[in-house]
Amino acid sequence: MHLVNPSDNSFGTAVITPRWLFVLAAATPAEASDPILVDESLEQIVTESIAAGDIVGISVHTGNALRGYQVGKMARERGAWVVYGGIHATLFPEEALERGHAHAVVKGDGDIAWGKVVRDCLAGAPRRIYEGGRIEGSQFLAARWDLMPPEKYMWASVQTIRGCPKHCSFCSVWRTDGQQPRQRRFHSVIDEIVALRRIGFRFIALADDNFYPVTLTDLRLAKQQNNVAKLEELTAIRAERFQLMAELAKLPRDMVFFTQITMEAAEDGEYLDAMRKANIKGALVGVEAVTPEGLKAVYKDWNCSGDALAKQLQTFKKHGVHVLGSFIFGLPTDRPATFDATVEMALKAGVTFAQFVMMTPFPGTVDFGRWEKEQDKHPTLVGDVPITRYWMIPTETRPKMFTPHPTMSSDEIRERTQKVWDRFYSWGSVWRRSACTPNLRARVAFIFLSKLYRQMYAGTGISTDSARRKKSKRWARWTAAQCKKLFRARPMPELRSPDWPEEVIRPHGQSVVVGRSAALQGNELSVLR
Ligand code: B12
Ligand code: SF4
Repeated sequence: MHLVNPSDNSFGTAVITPRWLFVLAAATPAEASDPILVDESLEQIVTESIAAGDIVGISVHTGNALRGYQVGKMARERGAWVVYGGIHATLFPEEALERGHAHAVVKGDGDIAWGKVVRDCLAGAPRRIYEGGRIEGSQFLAARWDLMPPEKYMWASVQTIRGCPKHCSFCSVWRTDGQQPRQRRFHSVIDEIVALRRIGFRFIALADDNFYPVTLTDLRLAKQQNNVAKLEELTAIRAERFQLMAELAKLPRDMVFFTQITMEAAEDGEYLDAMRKANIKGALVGVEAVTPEGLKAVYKDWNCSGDALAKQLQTFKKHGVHVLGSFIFGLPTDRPATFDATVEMALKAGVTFAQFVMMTPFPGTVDFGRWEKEQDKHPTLVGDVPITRYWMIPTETRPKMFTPHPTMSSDEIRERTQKVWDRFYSWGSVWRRSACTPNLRARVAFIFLSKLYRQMYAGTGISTDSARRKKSKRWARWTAAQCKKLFRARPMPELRSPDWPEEVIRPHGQSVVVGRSAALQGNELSVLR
């Protein structure tokens, strides 16, 4: 059994663990052997490692679908069972079956469905499609971290919540994962983090869609509408968040967590303080645009602009939570002046890191639906591939932008975006920002990480110049190897999870989590002990 995380770009070291690999390993039933995990962002898969009768599980998001399909084709030719999952396969199961040479595709969550697929493959009769659905937070599996090569990753990833109540036009999360937050029980999250700290991980990304699922406005509205059931539900979600943060705060003080959150959390000092105490030292905040028109264009007009925006971002920092501001370029409302205005806002607001991404219509989003409809009337082809299937265009010829802008060419947007990255991550700016670190070692780590981030993203992702891309890749490979050492911590095999009382594990006398086999619980327990 092999689980493959496809990638065209192998750096030998990766920043964050691809969580799905270790979760599916935990979902693998006892009848099958422990899977061989292949993360191609480290090294490419070795063809000869696949034998007839093997089961090969491949995860695809839109960006790596083409590489994933190449791996699937190769595995099928060698006589293996080929199964796809992940967001892209969920949205395009037929494509994975045809172009990816799949025997089977799992739509939605794999925690429970994977066991069934594996048993069917072992019996020689997999179905074409499995509906993994959206499972409850209490059913999310703990990852098999015992199968991870710890020396290869800087950060581990642990998920605490799935889904997001918002509905941004460029995002598919609320459509695929739902608007109802699905929250994992806090004790299960803590057990997993303890397992990671025991093996020497102190940097952990909380791989959540939105760490602030209930706003004060949501609570106020439910109260005003006298909606008792809603109010109880929201209050319970919020209480569980605080419980999680209170327990995180009891973990060794050298732990550093990072998450993703909406800007609204700036309204809630109590929440931000709890985050700081919990050692959640940073969060990706989707700023997206700095003008009201831009925010309206992405259905995010609940975000602030202008001075109010700078103030909101500064509020995070005042409460001890660093911000990785995420900005989008290429919105129809953008003009040449928007680029400078954006980087100036990022600098003025004092965000610690920033990413400037180019507008990409991801499948499953409102933007994609609109674009596909427009393209239906006058289809654009690149080679023989419709542009609305851009992920099928070979990487070398794939355009960097897909949707035309009303006033700027794609090249102009790309070049201006590149300049913004260069300005934000200039040595001078990085040096000034690195002053937020507590000691020299941390300062060095900060500088390396800033430069690595810039190279990995802007150097290899945005640049069209192949010489520059190659140089960036070499640089990123070297920097990643240096960074890795700075993130390593002394293992703490002596660390123990709290002995959770029965009412924490099974509130209201709940029986064991539904749908999990005894074998799975065995796997999970072996990791946690
Ligand atoms: C954490 C996260 C990140 C982190 C960490 C990435 C990492 N190395 O793990 C960071 C911030 C670095 C990141 C970066 C990016 N991300 Co991101 N990320 C996420 C997030 C919030 C959670 C992913 C996660 O770890 N989930 C936990 C695991 C357990 O869940 P899972 O991967 O979905 O797997 C489950 C099922 O899908 C299924 N499954 C998955 N694979 C397989 C395989 C098989 C065989 C089977 C049977 C089942 C199965 O079973 C699993 C268990 O239930 C998702 C949102 C989401 N809800 O998925 C976005 C998401 C995946 N990211 C997205 C995007 C766009 C990006 C970026 C391109 C953003 C950017 N513009 O730079 C980059 C690309 C990075 C890259 N090259 O991979 C999009 C992808 C959209 C798409 N159609 O492809 C998502 C869906 C968010 C969104 N806004 O729509 N991301
Ligand atoms: S972009 Fe963020 S806030 Fe908007 S729907 Fe997606 S996860 Fe939610």
